[in-house]
Amino acid sequence: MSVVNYSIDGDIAVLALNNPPVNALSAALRGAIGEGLARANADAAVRAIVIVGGADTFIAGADIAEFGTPAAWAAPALPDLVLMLEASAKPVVAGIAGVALGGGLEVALGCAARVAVASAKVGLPEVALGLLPGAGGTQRLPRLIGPEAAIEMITSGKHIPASQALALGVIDAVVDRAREGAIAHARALVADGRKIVPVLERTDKVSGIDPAVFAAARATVGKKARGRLAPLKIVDCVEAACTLAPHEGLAFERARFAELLASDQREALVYYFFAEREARKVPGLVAQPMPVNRVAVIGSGTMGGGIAMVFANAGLPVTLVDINPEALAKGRATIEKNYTTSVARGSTPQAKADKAIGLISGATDYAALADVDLVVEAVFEKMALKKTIFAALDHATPSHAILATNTSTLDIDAIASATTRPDKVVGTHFFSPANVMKLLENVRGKASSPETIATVMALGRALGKVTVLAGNCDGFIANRMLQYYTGEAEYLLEEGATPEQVDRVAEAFGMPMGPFAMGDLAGIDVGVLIRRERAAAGTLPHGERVSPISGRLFDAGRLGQKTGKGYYRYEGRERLPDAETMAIIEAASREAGIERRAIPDAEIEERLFMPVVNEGAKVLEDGTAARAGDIDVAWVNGYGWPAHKGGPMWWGARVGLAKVLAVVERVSARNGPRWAASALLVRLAKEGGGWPG
Ligand code: HSC
Repeated sequence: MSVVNYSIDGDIAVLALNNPPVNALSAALRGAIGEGLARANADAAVRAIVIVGGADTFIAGADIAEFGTPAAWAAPALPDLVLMLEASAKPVVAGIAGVALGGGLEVALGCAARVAVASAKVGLPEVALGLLPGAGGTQRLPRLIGPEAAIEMITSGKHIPASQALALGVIDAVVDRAREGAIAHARALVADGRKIVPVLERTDKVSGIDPAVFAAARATVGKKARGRLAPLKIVDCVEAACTLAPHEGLAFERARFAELLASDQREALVYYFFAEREARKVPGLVAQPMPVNRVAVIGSGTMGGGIAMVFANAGLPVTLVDINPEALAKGRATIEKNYTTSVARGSTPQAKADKAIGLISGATDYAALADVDLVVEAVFEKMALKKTIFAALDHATPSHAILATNTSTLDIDAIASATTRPDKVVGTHFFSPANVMKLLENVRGKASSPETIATVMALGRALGKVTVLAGNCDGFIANRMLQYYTGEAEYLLEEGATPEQVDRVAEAFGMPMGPFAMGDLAGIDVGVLIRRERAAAGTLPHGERVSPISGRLFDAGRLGQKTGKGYYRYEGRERLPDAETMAIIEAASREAGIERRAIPDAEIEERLFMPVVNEGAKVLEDGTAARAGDIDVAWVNGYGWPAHKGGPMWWGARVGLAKVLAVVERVSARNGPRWAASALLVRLAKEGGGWPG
């Protein structure tokens, strides 16, 4: 079957693209579009040409899998194909349904006109892959919508709806149906008979632009870039569109694109793109997901309320259950306040907020659970309490219902043992705030059935979450590894670093927040109380070096942002170094007999992240994660690991596993047995390869 179906509708040639799943512009598709264009131009009966894609996708862009292979450059290369469309003697109209992204929108920009159905979306998301639009997008888009709007659209990578695209001038009309609308538009252009000025030759939106526009853009874009190379190069290219002749601008863009294509950042981000998609697939799982139409959340605290919002935002009716009527009322009020804030901020339209609030009902009695398909429990982290709740849920819900727990620390199998349906018990670990954070870590218990796993994996997707599957162990994937990051950060304080230095290094690396700023935000009490409970229960890891610093901050009433002081002192939201914290740190060093020293930033970076990689190797080794990519996906979405550094596992392999091992052996082994090098890491470091799979 051809990747382009060529047909004739009266005097219009229609090129219908058919390159599943997403009409990526592979060498074959580019070639076939080029041939269709030539055929239509050679046919005297054809007066105009229309390009249409599928119902969900016009074109998703260049074929990402071709990057780094000769196929990417096979003639016609994408930039040349766009020039061919623009040079067509007969006008070409793009009829967009679904998404026109990246190279897909660039193809449309090479056409004489673009029409789209109301549900279509267009965008230039290359920035998310560490790239810039390299087929003329940075040169043509500003000529249609002006440099400022173009910079915003290309540096954000946003997919914008057809109505906004029309208002901006990206498309020419919104139509009922892509094919028919494009054909009608093409006929109208022919009938009108006026010469169509190709987008690349238009000048009105790019002439006489004040250079201050670009200086301002560099300042804002540079601040948000957090070490990414592409955003500032995009500004350079849009400026070139306003200052250079069209073909010089294209050459400028092409050179910047080539630089990015060759960069580590692009490689990491393309790796990450595929890892995120791979994470949805559970090796060996063949079961079909069960339909989930009615859900309930148990516990109306911050987590429970946030999870209820996630369901409602996805259009699922949800019952928020709390046996305490006052807590329920408070939880519902918080949810409404959250929606009011996002409406005021402009991030949620009023109608959407109203609809979501309308989908959330409240109940104080488990009788409300009689017709649910799935329940998520989100109460306090106490095993006895969870077991009582699960036993009650087992009675109150229909026998087909899945019982999920949002625990971040407790044993799923122990919770499942309180029910008569352990096959339907599973972990759904949302990150806080649940309605904001992208990650959903599903946790497989030893008895969770394939259907249960398939259902929560599909649910994650339906909820718009990035979903990974973890095995059942202390901390699952993400939190289990995080302990080594926050733990080593405290040891560094004892040895001579300051919270500011450690956070500065972590943030320069690309983390949105250093470990101490993060601790202050989450609340120092959280970790300290869990640790003390475990110490009392005798379940702390054996032989662990214990830093007293966070415990002493807690005892001094320094709980973090919520008390105005923690590792830092806060003035408003500004964090400032604090003498009391330093006195606590220095006392800890003295008591441990450690002579404080100046620790180089490079050492801090290694020690913050390499023990994390080591634990990641253990997570792989014991099957808690199926693939290194799943771990990376969890860290990028759970803790904001910079995706342009792939994820901890990708980064570790890039830095070199032998080097990671050397650091782990030198500095972490002394912290306790669980910090010792992973056998897998030892083996791979010796073999000199990357992670398996
Ligand atoms: C680009 O266009 C560069 C150009 O500006 C310049 C090029 C110049 C070249 C010069 C010479 C070098 N390619 O996400 P889904 C696969 S950069 C290949 O699960 P959804 C995906 O892996 C590109 N494969 O579906 C998955 O495969 P699996 C800019 C692609 O409905 C399957 O399709 N464009 C692909 O949730 C389904 O995908 C973008 O960044 C691609 N471009 O979302 C858009 N896109 O089934 C990237 C998807 O085997 N794509 N696949 O796992 C997306 O954002 C989403 O996939 C969609 C669909 C919104 C299209």
